[in-house]
Amino acid sequence: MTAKDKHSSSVKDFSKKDLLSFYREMLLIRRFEEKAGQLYGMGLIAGFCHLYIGQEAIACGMRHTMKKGDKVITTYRDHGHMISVGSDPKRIMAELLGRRDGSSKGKGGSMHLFDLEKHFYGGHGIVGASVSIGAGLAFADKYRGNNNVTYCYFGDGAAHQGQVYETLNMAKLWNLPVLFIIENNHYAMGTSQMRSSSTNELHKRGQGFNIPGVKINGMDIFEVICEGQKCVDYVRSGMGPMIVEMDTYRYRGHSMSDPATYRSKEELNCKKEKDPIDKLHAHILTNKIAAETEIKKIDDEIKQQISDIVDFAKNSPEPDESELMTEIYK
Ligand SMILES: Cc1ncc(C[n+]2csc(CCOP(=O)(O)OP(=O)(O)O)c2C)c(N)n1
Ligand SMILES: [Mg+2]
Repeated sequence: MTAKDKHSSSVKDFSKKDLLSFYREMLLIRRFEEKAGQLYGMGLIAGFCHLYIGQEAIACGMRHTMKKGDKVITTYRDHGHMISVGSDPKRIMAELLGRRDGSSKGKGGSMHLFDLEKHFYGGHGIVGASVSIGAGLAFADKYRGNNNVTYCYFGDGAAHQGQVYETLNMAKLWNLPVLFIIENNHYAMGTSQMRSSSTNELHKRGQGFNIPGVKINGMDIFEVICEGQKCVDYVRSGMGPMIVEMDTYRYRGHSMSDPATYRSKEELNCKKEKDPIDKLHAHILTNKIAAETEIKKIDDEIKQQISDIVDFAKNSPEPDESELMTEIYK
């Protein structure tokens, strides 16, 4: 599918190759995250670690709406985002393990991933920070006149933050090329959106600033790509910012120390029934796009890839002591 075709794309426009690559991309993130969870349990990863399991269709889908030079910025739930922009997962895993070959030389860890070459600007632990910095990235693009879009991700909890509204005002005032993408997984740490939000329509949060917003099913990669593309086209055309609320769910706790007892098994199971990877798997089989054996081959290849990723990370040495005081603000 060419970039031009994407403007009015629908499910039937995707080729077999497209569908299998969507499957592979989402599965890689799922298995990477499961492995990160295991390594954390074994004590190989220290500090904070927030898994993206359940939300894969968003990062993977939106990547297919990007053009060269577009920027991505997100929160501490960042592994999947960095994988989706094409960064080397081996270096990401090495970073989680605090090793020398990590993307931030093992000094940033899970929450501070960064890849300038891929235009991935982090990885931010301060809730709401990715929003203001994201608008700054978009300002730079507008200034340079390069027609790029900044994909600025944040959570439903961050959507209540004060600096978000200051940013929305300025982003519209200057018609910045930024797409604000709220990954609404319905929880901010252990607090349900129902207990913390005055409305459940976060995509309408830009109304007071004249910023349009739409809600997209973030568990459906087809909808993410097709509807997401329209939003990106709007922003790229010079109309200014837009808000996309991605309706999604995180299967695991907020971070590794959270057993997520604040929600019921029924709720979790009900959400898992809409799993984006299972849904795509079923779509491929039901529509006879590929045989079970072809999908199994991808599963096996990803398994091997994850094993190689872990070997690479484990075999990378810890940073040298001389690195302790370099690349820090003082
Ligand atoms: C300014 C600030 N306040 C509070 C925190 C603590 N904190 C970390 S994550 C989080 C919840 C954010 O939830 P949400 O925006 O929904 O993102 P999710 O974790 O669901 O992806 C909070 C309050 C923080 N890191 N930064
Ligand atoms: Mg949330």
